[in-house]
Amino acid sequence: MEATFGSTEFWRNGPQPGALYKFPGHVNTTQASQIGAAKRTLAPTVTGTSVLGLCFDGGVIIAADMLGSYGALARYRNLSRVMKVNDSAAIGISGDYADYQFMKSVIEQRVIDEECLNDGFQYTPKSLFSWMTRVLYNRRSNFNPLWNTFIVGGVQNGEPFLGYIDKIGVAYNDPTIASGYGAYIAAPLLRDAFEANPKMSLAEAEKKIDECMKVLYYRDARSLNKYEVAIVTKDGTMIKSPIVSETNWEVAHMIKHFALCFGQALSLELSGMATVAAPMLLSVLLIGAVYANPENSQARKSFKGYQVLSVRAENEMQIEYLNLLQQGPEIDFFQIPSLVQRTDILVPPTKLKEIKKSLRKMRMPYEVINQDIETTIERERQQIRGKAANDIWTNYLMWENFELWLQERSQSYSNMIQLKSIGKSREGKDIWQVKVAANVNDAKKPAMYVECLAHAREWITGSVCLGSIDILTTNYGKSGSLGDQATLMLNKFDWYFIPMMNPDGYNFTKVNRLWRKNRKSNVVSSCPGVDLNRNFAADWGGAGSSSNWCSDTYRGDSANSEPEAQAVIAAVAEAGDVRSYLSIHSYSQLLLVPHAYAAIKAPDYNELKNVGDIAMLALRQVNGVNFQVGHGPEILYAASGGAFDYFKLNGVKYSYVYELRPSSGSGTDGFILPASQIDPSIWETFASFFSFADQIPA
Ligand code: 0X9
Ligand code: ZN
Repeated sequence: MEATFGSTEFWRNGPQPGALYKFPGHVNTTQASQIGAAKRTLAPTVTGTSVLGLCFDGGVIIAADMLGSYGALARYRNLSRVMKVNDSAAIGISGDYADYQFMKSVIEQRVIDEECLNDGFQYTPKSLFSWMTRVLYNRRSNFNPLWNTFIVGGVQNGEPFLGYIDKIGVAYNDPTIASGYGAYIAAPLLRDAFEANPKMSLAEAEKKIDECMKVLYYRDARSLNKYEVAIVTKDGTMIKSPIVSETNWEVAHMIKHFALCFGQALSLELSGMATVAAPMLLSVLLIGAVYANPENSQARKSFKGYQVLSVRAENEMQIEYLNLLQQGPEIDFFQIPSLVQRTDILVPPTKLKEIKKSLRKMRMPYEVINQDIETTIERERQQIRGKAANDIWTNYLMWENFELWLQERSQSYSNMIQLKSIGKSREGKDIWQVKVAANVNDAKKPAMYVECLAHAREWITGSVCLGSIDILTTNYGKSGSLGDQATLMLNKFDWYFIPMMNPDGYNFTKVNRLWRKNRKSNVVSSCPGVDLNRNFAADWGGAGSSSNWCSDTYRGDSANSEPEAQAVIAAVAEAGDVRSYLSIHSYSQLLLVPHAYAAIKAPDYNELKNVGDIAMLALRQVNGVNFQVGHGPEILYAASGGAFDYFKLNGVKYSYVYELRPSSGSGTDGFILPASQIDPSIWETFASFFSFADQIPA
């Protein structure tokens, strides 16, 4: 045939046209070299993905999963990509498997040769590394690279060693190394772990490696959750194989949902928010001023058909699922997902079916604790409609009337109250501070701080601040037990209330009853607001806070970035000797003892817990309502950037967060506490303020 067609080849490795296929073993007189075939790895065929390496105290660990991918096909599921070289060295490889097999046989032969010499020397990890860098660079220089990345590790002179060499001979050594896709997503995890704990134990290193292998398995489409590790210590080299990471894909069906709800919600927000007109400042600040009707011409957001589903997460997987769900801005979480508390979730009617179905799939039984939150909001409007606009005991005062009440009260008790604007909000509203003292002209006493309405929707907290100001001013110096309490409280301390820390957000709750954050305009203009209780410089950016503008726990651009936070920080500094900072929130019936930002308890935690227990006993004695006292991350969830943690870190000893009525998941209405509960809430909370005043040394 060659004579017919000349020497021109039609294709390689197959029969010539008209010729028969030649089976393996057939001796062909035409050698590959004769037809110009030089086989080089110019594109890898069967490949392995990332390799991870980590130094620990006294050794190294190298890990690689057991998948051999044939192109995109997960074809071989039992390939070994870590290799024991000798008792002090091991390697792991990424890239072309055939090239690795070639290199492996060369190394094995050299090790055998070494052993035959029997002179007591063997490859050290550094000499192996050095030799391999030459081999790979040399192959690359001959345009015949070995298509691999090698990670060489071992122990030399008692010190762990890890080195990296790629297919063109680029080499370096470092205590943490990741190749392939792992260089992007596992390397930072390994580096963080090593920097935090350079003397980690083998067990800690194995745990970290397992975590990283899991992340790679979830994120890298060419990976398997079955892997091997080579561990080298002074005692020798060991291969552990196979290790199977426990993984769970049950959330996979959420991915579609996530994209869907995020996109839709963004556009919904966009159309809804555009119609909001900022209500105007009141102009008259005189006694007897007419209380405004807060129901201005606002386009109120309707929550028709929105249900509140209460769930209890029982494992990390369910928490992960809830975290994913929380990313959609239309899904409003009333609590951050936690293993220790129920999570109440507000779901719009359009998402109900889908979310209930996925909750069932996640095996999370849900309870519908509110069938239609709009009905609840409407009921609240009925409850307060027609109530006197200055009646803080039966009515929730909207922003204008709230300010008016403060003005009036400060004027009629000018000897006991100093009303001061400690700064302006994002929208330019005053942030008021009410100092209540036995006599404002007296010398300063140690200070007690009470902050309310950092979260706009937690209306009851504003009532508690106003109610306490009312009780203190009207009972100071009077006889009877209430008189005695107010007198003790004011003789011992000056009381500073910040009754409405977030005036912009609070005012916005007229439009959106469930608004939480301030009203900072963000880059995504349809998602304004910063969560003020995530903005403070207390592990800012840490647990329980989000960098997503659309999230209800958006922490802001930087620590203390928000004017509301800055104002409070400056005011507390000015007050001087501050003994206590009580940050009043709702809801869940809790008293939280610092710190919240991590699973770290304040050094004097036990003392604070005891004082808190006694205060909550006093609270319970009023109406029999039970408040649980404890460490935030243990009884609720971890949350960084909180005001109370900030002040605790800055020297305010008795720093607490209240979560007022109702309890979570109790079938009540969460933030929409019936107006009939304003009065009892004020009395019981005040009783606990007295207890704090009584217990805390002046
Ligand atoms: O998340 C918050 O900021 C507070 N709860 S709220 O429902 N009112 O939003 C709790 C802050 C303190 N958190 C912990 N101690 N975990
Ligand atoms: Zn709150």
